[in-house]
Amino acid sequence: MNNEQHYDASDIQVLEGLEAVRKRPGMYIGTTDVKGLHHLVWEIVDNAIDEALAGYCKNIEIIINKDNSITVKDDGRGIPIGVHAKTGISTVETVYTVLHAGGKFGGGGYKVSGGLHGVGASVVNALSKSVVVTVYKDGHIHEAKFENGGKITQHLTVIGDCDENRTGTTVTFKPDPTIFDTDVYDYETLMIRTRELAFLNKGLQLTLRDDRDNEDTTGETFLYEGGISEYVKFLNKNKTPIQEQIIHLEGEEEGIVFEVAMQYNSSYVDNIYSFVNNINTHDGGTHEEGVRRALTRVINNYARKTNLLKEKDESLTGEDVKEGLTMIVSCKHPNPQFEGQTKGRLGNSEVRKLADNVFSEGFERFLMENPEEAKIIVEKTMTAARARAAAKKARDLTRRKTALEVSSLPGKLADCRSKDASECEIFIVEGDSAGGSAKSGRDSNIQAILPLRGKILNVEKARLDRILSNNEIRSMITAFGTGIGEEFDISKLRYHKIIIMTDADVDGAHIRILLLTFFYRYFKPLVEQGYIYAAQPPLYKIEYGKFLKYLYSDEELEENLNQIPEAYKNKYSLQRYKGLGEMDYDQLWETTMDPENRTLLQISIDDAKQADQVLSELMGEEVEPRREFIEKNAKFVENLDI
Ligand code: 0RA
Repeated sequence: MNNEQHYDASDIQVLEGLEAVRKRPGMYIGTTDVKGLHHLVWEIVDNAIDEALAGYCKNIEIIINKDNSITVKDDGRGIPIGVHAKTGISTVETVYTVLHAGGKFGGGGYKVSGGLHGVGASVVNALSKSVVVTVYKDGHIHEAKFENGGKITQHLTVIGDCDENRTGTTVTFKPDPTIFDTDVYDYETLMIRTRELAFLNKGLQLTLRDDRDNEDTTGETFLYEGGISEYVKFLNKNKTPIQEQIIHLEGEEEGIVFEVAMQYNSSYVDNIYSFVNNINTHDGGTHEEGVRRALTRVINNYARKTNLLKEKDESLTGEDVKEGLTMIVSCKHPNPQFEGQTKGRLGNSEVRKLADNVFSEGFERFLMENPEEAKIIVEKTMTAARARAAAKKARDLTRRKTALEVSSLPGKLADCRSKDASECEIFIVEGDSAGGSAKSGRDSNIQAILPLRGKILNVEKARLDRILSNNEIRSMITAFGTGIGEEFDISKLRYHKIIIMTDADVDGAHIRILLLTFFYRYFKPLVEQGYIYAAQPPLYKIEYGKFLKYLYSDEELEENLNQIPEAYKNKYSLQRYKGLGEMDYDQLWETTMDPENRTLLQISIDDAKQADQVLSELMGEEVEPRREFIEKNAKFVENLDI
C-alpha cells in the first residue's frame, strides 16, 4: 500500500472540511467544555454500536489511557479497507476525514445510533491531537494515523498479521488540548452512559477501563440479556416494587423497533425515560405519547370493567396512572425526526400509533392474566387520584393567600429592589450565618437572598400535598412567583437567575442534590430554560507578600503552591474554607456573588436528572455509603458563565 504523502484536489477539500470543524467546534459537538470532551467518546462508540445493531459486534471496550487519550475497541467486521468509490482513497481514511461520510460508506443495514449530533468520526479526528485507527481483517492488521486535526501521517498500511478469524476496529484518539477547556475524562460520567448503553442494547457487552492510576485493572463490564427490563429493575433497586413482574413489550413495523419495560413501585414519583436510537428524548415525543395515552386508557377501561372504579367515580388521569411508575421506552428508528429547541422530542407521527398498539395490546393482556397485580396497580392509581384532589385543595389555599396578602413573600426573604426579572437574581443559601453574610455583601438592587433553615424535604418521599406543607419549599415557591403544578406560569418568574449557594462540603452537596431534584421534579422548565445555577465559592485563600488569590479547586491549589517564590516558602498563609459562613461578607461578595468576578455553573437538565437518579439510588442506603456517593457525584459542573 502507498504510504507516501501527496495531496490532490479532494485532499484539499477534505482538509477544508476539517478546518471548518476546528473553527467552529460548537456547531458540531455543542460545546468545548467537559461535556464536549466526553461527546467525542460517544461519537466513536456510536460507530461500534451501529455495527452491533447490524448484528456483527458483540463486545465493545472503552479504555481511558494514562495520557487521557481514549481507546475504543470493537469486534465487528472492521471498517472496510478497500478504496472508496467516491473519494478514491481507502474507506477508513474517508470515514475519518470526510465530514458526514460515516453514514454513507457502508451500504445495507441502516444506521440507528447517533442522531442528536451524530456527526461522526471525522469530527473527532478534526478535534484531536492524534488518532490511530487499526482494523483487523482478512488475517492482517491495517493501520492509519492522523495528527493535529486530521492530517494524515500514515495512510492505511498493513503493519502485521493476525488470526484469520479475527475482525474488528480499534481507535485511539487524544483530544486537542488547544480546543477543549479541559482534557481530563471523568470516570463516573463515562460509566453512567456506558451502563445505559448496555441496558439499551441487550446482549451487547460493554467494558469500561481506567488505566490512569493502575494499568492492571480489568475494568467494569456491563452486559444485560434482559435489556431495558434490567434497566427498570436497576432503577427500582432501592424502591419497593408493588408488582412482582416487570412488564416488557416489544413490536416492530417497517423497520421501526419499539420497546417498553415497566414496573410500579410504592413511591410517589415516576421515573419515565424514553430513548430514540439510544439517545434520551428529554421532552418525550410520539413514542412516549403513544404509551402514556394507552396506559391511561387501558387502566381506566380495566378499572371500570372490573368495577374497581365505580360509575360515579371520575376517570383516572395521566398524572394518576404514572405515580410510582418506573418505565423505559426505547425506539430504534431508521429516520428519526428530532424536534424542539433542544431536539429532545421525537416528532415522527407513525410512532405514536405503533407505541399505542404494542403497549395497549400487551398491557391489556397482562392485566387480564394477572388479576392480583392488576388490582394492586389500579388501587395505587386510585389512591393517587384522591391525593391529587387533596393537593389541589392545599394549593388553592396557598393561592388564596397570595391573592389576599400583597406582602405574602416569605419573611426571611431579603428581596431585591429591581422588579425587572431579567436582571434579578435570587441566592438560595444554606444556613443562617451564610445568609447573613450574603445579605450584607449583596448588591441589593438586583440580588435577593433566601436563607434555608430547616431540612429540605426529599421530594421523592412525599406527594405534592405534603411537599406544599414544607416551609422551606413554600418559601421558594412564593419567592419564585411562578406557582407550582397545574398553575405553574413561567412568565411570572421573578428572578432569571436562581442560584444555589451551598457549602463546598458533603452536606452542601447533599442539599444541592435535594434542591436539584426538587427543581427537576416540579420546576423542570426552569432547568430546561437555563434559569438554575450553582454558585462556586472558593475552597482556599493563599497569601504571601502582596499576593492574594482565591482558589476554587485542588488542582488550582497545587498549581499555586508550586508557584510560590523561594523567598516565601514557609512564609505563606493558606486558609481553607469549610463553609460559606467562614467568609466575611465582603469576601463572599468578591469571590462568589459579584457578577463581574464570580463563576457560576449553569445547571443543565442532564445534571438535574443525574441528581434525581443519585438521590433515588441512595434511598435506603446506610449513611456512610450515602456520604461517599454524594461526594463522588457532587460535581454537576456544566456550562461556565463568568
Ligand atoms: C460498513 C461496512 C462494514 C463495516 C463497517 C461499516 C464498520 C464500521 C465501523 C466503525 C467502527 N467500527 C466499525 N465496524 C464496522 C462491513 C465491511 C465488510 O464486510 O467488509
